[in-house]
Amino acid sequence: MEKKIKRDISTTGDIKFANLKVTEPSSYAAGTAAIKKTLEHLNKEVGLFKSLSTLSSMNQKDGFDCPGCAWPDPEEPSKLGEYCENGAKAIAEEITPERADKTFFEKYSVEEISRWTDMQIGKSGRLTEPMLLPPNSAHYVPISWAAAFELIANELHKLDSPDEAIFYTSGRSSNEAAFLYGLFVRAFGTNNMPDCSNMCHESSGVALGETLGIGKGSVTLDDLHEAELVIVIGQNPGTNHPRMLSALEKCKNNGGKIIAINPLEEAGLVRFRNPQKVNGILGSGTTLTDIFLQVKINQDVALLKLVMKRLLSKEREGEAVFDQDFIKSKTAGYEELISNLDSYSEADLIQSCGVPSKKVDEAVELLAKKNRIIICWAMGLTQHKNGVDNIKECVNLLLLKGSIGKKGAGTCPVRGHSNVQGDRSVGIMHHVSKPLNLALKKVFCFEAPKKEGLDTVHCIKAMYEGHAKVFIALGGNFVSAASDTNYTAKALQNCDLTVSIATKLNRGHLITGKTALILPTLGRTELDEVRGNQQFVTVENSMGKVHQSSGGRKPISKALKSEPSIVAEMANAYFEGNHQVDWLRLGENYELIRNKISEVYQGYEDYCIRSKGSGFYLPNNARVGNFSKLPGGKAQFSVNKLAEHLLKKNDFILMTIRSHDQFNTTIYDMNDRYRGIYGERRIVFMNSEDMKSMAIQDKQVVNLTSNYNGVLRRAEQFKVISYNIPKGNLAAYFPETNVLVPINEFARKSNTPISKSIIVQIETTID
Ligand SMILES: Nc1nc2c(c(=O)[nH]1)N[C@H]1C(S)=C(S)[C@@H](COP(=O)(O)OP(=O)(O)OC[C@H]3O[C@@H](n4cnc5c(=O)[nH]c(N)nc54)[C@H](O)[C@@H]3O)O[C@H]1N2
Ligand SMILES: Nc1nc2c(c(=O)[nH]1)N[C@H]1C(S)=C(S)[C@@H](COP(=O)(O)OP(=O)(O)OC[C@H]3O[C@@H](n4cnc5c(=O)[nH]c(N)nc54)[C@H](O)[C@@H]3O)O[C@H]1N2
Ligand SMILES: [Mo]
Repeated sequence: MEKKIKRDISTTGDIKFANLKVTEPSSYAAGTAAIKKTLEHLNKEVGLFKSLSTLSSMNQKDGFDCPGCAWPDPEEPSKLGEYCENGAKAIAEEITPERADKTFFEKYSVEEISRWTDMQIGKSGRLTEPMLLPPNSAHYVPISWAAAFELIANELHKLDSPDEAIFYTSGRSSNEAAFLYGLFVRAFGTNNMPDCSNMCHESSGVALGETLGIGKGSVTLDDLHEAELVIVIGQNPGTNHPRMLSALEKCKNNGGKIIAINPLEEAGLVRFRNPQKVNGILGSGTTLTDIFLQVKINQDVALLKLVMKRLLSKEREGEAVFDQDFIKSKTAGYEELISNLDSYSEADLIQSCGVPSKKVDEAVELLAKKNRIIICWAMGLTQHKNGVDNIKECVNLLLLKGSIGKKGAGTCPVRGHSNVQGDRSVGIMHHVSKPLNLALKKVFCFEAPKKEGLDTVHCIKAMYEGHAKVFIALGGNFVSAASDTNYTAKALQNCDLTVSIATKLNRGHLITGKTALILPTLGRTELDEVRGNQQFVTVENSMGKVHQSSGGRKPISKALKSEPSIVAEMANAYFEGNHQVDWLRLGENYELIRNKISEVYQGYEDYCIRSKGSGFYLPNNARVGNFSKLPGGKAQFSVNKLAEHLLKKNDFILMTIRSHDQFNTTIYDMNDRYRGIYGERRIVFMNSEDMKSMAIQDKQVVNLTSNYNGVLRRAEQFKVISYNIPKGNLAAYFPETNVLVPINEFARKSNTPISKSIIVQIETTID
């Protein structure tokens, strides 16, 4: 009989402190240091020649789209190269010569790899052939593609109901792969399509959909250049969207002003030294932020109400600060908003948000005079219990100023993954859409399921409770990205089969169901040839522009398949060739997939032709000020409550953020240069007065705990760093701190985990 091997898998890796060095935070972003660091990183990881020749075609019209963030490319990309330090790191990660191949898996057991840090796991290299982890085995072993597809098909056939399967998507997949995947999942019979959006901008989608009739932002890059005032709230563009700094610089050069609202004074928002300009390299660069409002974590609604109250006072005093014509003709709910603002006392709001009253006045003065206003935001607003309210409050401010549907004004939720918005547009969605179901029936002649699917949080619960048994992921690192790491780990381990379609090894490949498969896929930089025919894919950027992406590098291994081919072959194996959709044909010719997308969705007419070159914008009702789909045909003001946190003595609010050297769960290196942290990630930023009152020394090692409804969760061993952060607030990096986020704590309406406002305690005595 086969010997049973119990796998003892670590969800964190062994904790070993390295050499932590702390300096003053940087007072600017980019500059020559960014160029130096980029070159050093590329040289170390890949070699300079290979990396620079690949980078030269990134974000160019005939090249590939950066697999990093979703920031749009300018109409005329820079000849010097249209990429940033972090885009270059994303590429180095993909074009690394290291290979996690069958010899690697022979050498290291799953358990052994799980003891490594996330960075070490990622650095083991590209996945090169399909691998199988059989039940009770210690090692992954090679499997043929055909056998892998057959195994998946068999497990899916075994289920009592299609709703026992879950199909996750991360945001790097192309429109073609995502459309085909969504089509297969619906043809299979479920809407269980959680995606990384559920943990990311879902709150933005819900809030914008309800207030403006479209769950996407309304501005273009030109609008940002032409804005009179840009508010950057809950976002750290210097690290996460570095090319946005060039747009902000342009706005400043055109006379625009910038207000930054953040608990941290992030370097990228202070000053930008554009590495492509003489002044950026030799001079001091451009000061970006004119007014910095250091808000307490999750007190943005209080601050925004205070701002609107003061604007209202001016309006009442006869200064025309609101756009009354716009309010009358285009909006509903103004009176309710005004009486809500009247119900708060200024003193209470000042106390809640923690911003000095004078600073708020400076912002109000600017807002009063400007009409072309854009609000940009990211995870600092979305990942709270009241994430949806945060964004609705931003919309209130824009509507009062008439700053929607005109040039230089509007909403700018800055998306994370490079194609997360596109994946959603072409069908990755757990909600039921009647128009989509009708279109699928017309174009593909099948009935799509009418039952709502599960989002990220709810599919974890379903797996935990044994209601879902097969988990398939198109990209991503679900276990490390999702909340409540240990709970999520158990949920996945409960499954009969977990499958990951991926480019690189990650912890998600170690914390698996009884049987697990890794299906290796091509990356963005690689040449995609199916039966000798070169294919390209399309993606949608953060501003709703769709364009092509085509890689040119020789794939790291001949055994890789493209995402559309993998999805097509998986579908074909499941339907055993008996289905009205010719899956294999679609998987071989993406032009056919694009034709089907344009038959199913509006706005993709002549898709194949229009996506070439710099691409085309999808229709956007908010951009053109058309709110006809909303009640009464009007944009909706909303009444939102203040955030509520019932804090006990010695409770803190923790936000989990990204360092400058990571892309979500992929850790490029151990530094966070702009915040002055080198060599260590297990750190927690704390206000010096809080440290004093708890008698905590700089670099003291502590544990963080969270205790919701009597369940104690613990993240062990973090070094405390004294930092300029509001009292009562803490910051630490994810994924190390995801273990603290309770599975049942998520935003109202959007179900996004509360990764930015976790109530935690500090344990100072460690055995
Ligand atoms: N290099 C790099 N680029 C990336 C990523 C990456 O990991 N690395 N990730 C990509 C993805 S998927 C995403 S979604 C984006 C994320 O981009 P960001 O949202 O910029 O990323 P975070 O590090 O989560 O930073 C959130 C910011 O919000 C602030 N903040 C936290 N809580 C609050 C609050 O309550 N109020 C306010 N006003 N501010 C708050 C934090 O101080 C921090 O500056 O970046 C994308 N781009
Ligand atoms: N505590 C806390 N948790 C968070 C957040 C937070 O701020 N705080 N942020 C949340 C956010 S905004 C997001 S978007 C999620 C991210 O969640 P995910 O998208 O699930 O995670 P990533 O780390 O981006 O996924 C990285 C993996 O994707 C695979 N990959 C990379 N490129 C490709 C490709 O081209 N194709 C395929 N098939 N695979 C590829 C690689 O194997 C890599 O290891 O995390 C969320 N989790
Ligand atoms: Mo994200």
